Amino acid sequence: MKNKKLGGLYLITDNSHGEELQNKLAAALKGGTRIVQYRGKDLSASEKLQEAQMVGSLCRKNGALFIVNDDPNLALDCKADGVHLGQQDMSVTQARALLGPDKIIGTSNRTVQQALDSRRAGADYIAVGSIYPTGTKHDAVHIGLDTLRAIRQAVDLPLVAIGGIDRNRAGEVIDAGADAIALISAIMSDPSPALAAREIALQFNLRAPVPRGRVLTVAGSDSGGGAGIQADLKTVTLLGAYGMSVITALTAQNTRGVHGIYPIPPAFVGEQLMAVLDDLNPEVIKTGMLLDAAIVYLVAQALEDHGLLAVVDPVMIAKGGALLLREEAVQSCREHLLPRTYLLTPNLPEASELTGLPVHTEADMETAARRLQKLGARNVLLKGGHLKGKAVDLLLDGDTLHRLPATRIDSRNTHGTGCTSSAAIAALLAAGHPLPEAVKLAKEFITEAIRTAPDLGVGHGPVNHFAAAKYLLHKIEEP
Ligand code: TZP
Repeated sequence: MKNKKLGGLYLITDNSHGEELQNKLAAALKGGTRIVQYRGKDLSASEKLQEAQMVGSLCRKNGALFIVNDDPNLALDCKADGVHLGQQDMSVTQARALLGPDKIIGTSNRTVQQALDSRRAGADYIAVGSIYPTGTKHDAVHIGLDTLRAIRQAVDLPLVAIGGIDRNRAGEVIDAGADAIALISAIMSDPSPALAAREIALQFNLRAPVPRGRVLTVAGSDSGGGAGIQADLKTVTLLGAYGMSVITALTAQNTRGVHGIYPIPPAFVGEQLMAVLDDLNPEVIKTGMLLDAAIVYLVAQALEDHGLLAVVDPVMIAKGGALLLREEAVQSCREHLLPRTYLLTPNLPEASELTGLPVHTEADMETAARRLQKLGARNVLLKGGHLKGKAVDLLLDGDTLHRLPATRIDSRNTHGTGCTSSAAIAALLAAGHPLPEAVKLAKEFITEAIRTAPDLGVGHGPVNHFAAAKYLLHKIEEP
């Protein structure tokens, strides 16, 4: 364990205990937590040992490192991978003598000098913080990113940044040199620790070599190549993530419309899902045409079991009128899929169908987006392409509403725009962009894809995935 490079999401337990702690940790581990530090506040020694053993066994099951806070003896007793020492705890030298060479020892540091001293004493990692002000630890002094950068320059050990870090700050902390990010409240106080963990864990992909992030699309095949599985895989690949697919139906389709649908039996959709999930570890799922209530249920179950970030495009009806989601499947979406959705991307008619509300104006959009959040979607991107007059998209990002005015391009080449834009969001999330940035970049991507469409076929033509990806990647890499 000690030789494994220490990095990624480092979760520290809060004041919860027993089943509550177990549930939160199990969810956060599914969401990509790589290291857990157990604190066991306010417990007797025997209760603490018992709980530490439970935490250790969860970590082992999920391939995560298990670190005990403050207490090297407890670390030995519960067979932890290591111990974390505060400035007031046992010295690194004493802890090393007790634990031997193989256990991991980390220390808390506020200054370059402390970090250098810890390194000299034989620490294996250096925790640095509090980076920002935090309500979690009242005596914490916040030292800012500059101190983190200075410590990065001074020591070559893994750096764990801690204190007041959340989804919106994780990127700058990683850029300042953190190998791992330690969090308490951002994960432990979130109603969905799996999604909270996943959206931060993904940000470590941003500086990884390509392919950055793994995206699974669950959708129908479009023989015309402009929408569905084909559009998703083109988009995901061209934007630099690794793409996988589970096919729910084959369609005979071209720019004139859907000429036939050949559904895949739900049991075989389940087999495809299982094969991919068991081995390739997707991080983000994008769903398109799900067709059948049984398929909706299978996908919802996979999201729950694997803590995946789901971008759900609730496609219901094709431009030519073909039904892509059966009546009873809409109810299954409301009941099973929405409560496990990270980002729902409906257009106006889809939002109206899911909420039962009329959605014709921007004010209606906001009401519908909030209703969809009440139905369980963590975030909602309501696309205003069908609005009369100016097109505006609304992103309800947790409690924050972003108004995103859109450029309307008068074009017949809009086949697959819904699939392509949600696949772009999925790929950008997987590559490590936080939600508002992923949505904004995906909007630029789809606008460019429509603008440069190759003008194929005689009906609604496909968009230009290649030109749009080239444009966007150039922009991201050389802003
Ligand atoms: N040490 C420095 S800051 C801190 C600790 C234990 C608390 C971090 O908690 P949060 O909620 O992630 O800010």
